[in-house]
Amino acid sequence: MKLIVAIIQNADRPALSAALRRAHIQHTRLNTTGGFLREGNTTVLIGVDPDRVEEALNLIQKHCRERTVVYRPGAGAMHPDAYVSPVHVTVGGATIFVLDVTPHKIMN
Ligand code: 2BA
Repeated sequence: MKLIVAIIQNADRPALSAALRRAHIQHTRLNTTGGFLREGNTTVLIGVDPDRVEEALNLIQKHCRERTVVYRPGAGAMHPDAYVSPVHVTVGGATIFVLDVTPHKIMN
């Protein structure tokens, strides 16, 4: 089995989740935070048979858009009054890792 770990923007979560549900692709959504922007994003865990990886990736590609956000670095601790220019950062469509996994399910 393959595990697709897809980090996406929150704005794309409803459309991607609906598309995965329509395709009967099981998935789990986690609320996560990006280390750079320190803003909320979504990590979607998708466990699929190898022959459905491409289908899942196509759905991610279809529903996750690239966006530009303005990043305002905080004033430095050394110079609290220092003004740091905002920078434009391109985020998404999605950051994806595909892993080989062995699934286990415990049922009592
Ligand atoms: P963030 O870490 O909040 O990063 C948001 C966006 O900021 C990134 O978009 C990238 O365009 C930019 N960025 C990140 N680090 C940077 C740096 N040191 N200097 C300049 N710009 C920087 P994406 O590449 O689309 O990444 C979106 C989110 O995916 C990231 O949010 C992070 O949560 C995750 N991610 C990206 N690459 C990752 C990796 N190698 N491992 C784990 N998570 C990753």
